[in-house]
Amino acid sequence: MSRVIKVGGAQLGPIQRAESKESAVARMVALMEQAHREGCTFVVFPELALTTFFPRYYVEDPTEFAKFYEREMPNPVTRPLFEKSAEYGIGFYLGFAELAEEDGKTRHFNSSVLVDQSGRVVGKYRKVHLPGHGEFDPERSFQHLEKYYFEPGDYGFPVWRSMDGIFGMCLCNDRRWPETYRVMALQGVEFIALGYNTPSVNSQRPEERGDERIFHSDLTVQAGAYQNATFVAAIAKAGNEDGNPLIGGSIIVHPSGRVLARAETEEDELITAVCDLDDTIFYKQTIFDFARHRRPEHYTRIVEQTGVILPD
Ligand code: ING
Repeated sequence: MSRVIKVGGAQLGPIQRAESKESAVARMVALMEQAHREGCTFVVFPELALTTFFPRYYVEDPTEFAKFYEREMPNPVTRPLFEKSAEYGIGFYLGFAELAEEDGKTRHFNSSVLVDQSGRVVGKYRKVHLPGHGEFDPERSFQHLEKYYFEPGDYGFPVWRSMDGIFGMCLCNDRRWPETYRVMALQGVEFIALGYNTPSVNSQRPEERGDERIFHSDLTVQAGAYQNATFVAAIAKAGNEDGNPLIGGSIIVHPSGRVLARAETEEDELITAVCDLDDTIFYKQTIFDFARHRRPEHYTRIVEQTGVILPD
């Protein structure tokens, strides 16, 4: 038996601050149409795919940036994407800034949705690992204020049975933390979709070369896929946003850790890979048969400690 899905990684080039959400959606619809022509049944878009990466800017009053958030998903701006999904029978992952009114409070998250091949929202994820800093930092060559504009996600790392497999999601910095993949793998995940917006330069280490960022992105995604016997699609918003460069390097990775497809540009670019979800079974039943091999009695520090406790 095989459970083949042809996956499209819909990398986006830059979204300038002045660009409208409608324009970004039109670009994503065009990529979904190309994915349809190429026989894809699932498409992964980037993190914060509707707007420029606004956490690079500091504003005194964060409500000034309310225009960058979505109150519901789908909504009139994104509906064309959901309509194409249902028309073509293509599921998708979409990253966006979420504004939620919950328990009488206004909350802000860096979120993503998983949409099935009927265009229905199957699940939502809220980014757990927020990188950067929570207030203006004059020492940095540019700001990375995700801790200022978002709060940590409160859903954990759920997975969903959909499209004949077990799917999970995460976002950008989450891919650098092995716990992200492992919590989903302990639920049987077979395909993890993630989008990212990763600056090409290090605001705290100017001498760091651009290819170092691509190397670390590949390293974390390939390791996450292999060590957890799952496919991972890691898809960028790339290129130069108002003078701020973001890496490309979108990849689709097999549970063996091998890269099946890689973007070559920093523009709107569709990469594709034929993924047989049954390819995860061998790894889950042998080298990464968690029930047979893991020894959680020795892992307690991982959940009991946040930071490092040095030896005497
Ligand atoms: N961006 C970056 C990322 O994790 C970053 C921030 C880059 C942190 C490099 C550490 C090193 O890819 C987002 N949006 O998380």
